[in-house]
Amino acid sequence: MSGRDNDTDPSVEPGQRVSLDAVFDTLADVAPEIRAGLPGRRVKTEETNESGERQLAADVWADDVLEDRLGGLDAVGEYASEERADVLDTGDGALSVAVDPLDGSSNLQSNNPMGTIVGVYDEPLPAPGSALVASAFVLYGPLTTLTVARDGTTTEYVVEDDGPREVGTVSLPDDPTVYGFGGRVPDWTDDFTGYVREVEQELKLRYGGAMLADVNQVLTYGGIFGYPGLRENPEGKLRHQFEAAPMAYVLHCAGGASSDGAQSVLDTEPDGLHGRTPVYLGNERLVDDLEAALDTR
Ligand code: AFP
Repeated sequence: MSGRDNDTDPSVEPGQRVSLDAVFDTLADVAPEIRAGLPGRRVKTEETNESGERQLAADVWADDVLEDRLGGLDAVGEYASEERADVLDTGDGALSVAVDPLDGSSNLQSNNPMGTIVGVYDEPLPAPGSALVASAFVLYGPLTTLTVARDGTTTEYVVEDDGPREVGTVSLPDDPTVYGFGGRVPDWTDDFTGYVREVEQELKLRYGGAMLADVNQVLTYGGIFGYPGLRENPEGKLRHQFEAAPMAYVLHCAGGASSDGAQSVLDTEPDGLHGRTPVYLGNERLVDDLEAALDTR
């Protein structure tokens, strides 16, 4: 599976192209299996992950499946996930994959969308956003879709049991419609609250509690998604390595922008493997306005 200009882009080294094909073909293969395994795994375990969140049986199981399948590829030398403390050495492959096996898994309880995020880095983990060479997410919604960002292009596929079917290239609409921001309003900073008051004059609120599903609404309708730094938690909630940077890569390849409040997430480094960061993803104008609103210099 490849991006629009993948086979002809001279900047993509052929070995890496084959390796990325293997990663995304495997992700497309495994997606129906993960989707089919969700209904029976809504129960909470007694375990918490590295971020202190109670794990669901589905989180642990999806992580094991993805570790086995992606970590088993010759192209992959490191596997890390939100659900395990340390990076796993999986061989000599040049690629490192950082996975959020079930982003938004608390939506399992309410039967709302969730998905899998995969960031592909060409450096050992934890790695900066600049080391991303591709990323993707699978959305378990009314349809199962796979959205792949590589070679400067974001492409959406519908995943069916007999394989993925390309829907087309994803480009952020110029005329934005929706916004969604995480965190409790009283926990927002005054600068961020001021920005939101402006945004809500123009856009319509859409927030569902699964980052990738909310970002997919932004990709579809245009707008901005964010999980801000909070008064008591200036780094916000979302993990740099597993959520913020891979989804920022998707946005950039779709013609959008990302920010941690001051600069593109792709220009920042994680504070350790499980480090968190504020993140804002959307149309460039809205992200620029956000940075201006938070700029207190
Ligand atoms: P879960 O995977 O625990 O459901 O968390 C989802 C998430 O990391 C991200 O996908 C959402 O954008 C964010 O948390 C939602 O957080 P709030 O519940 O604070 O809105």
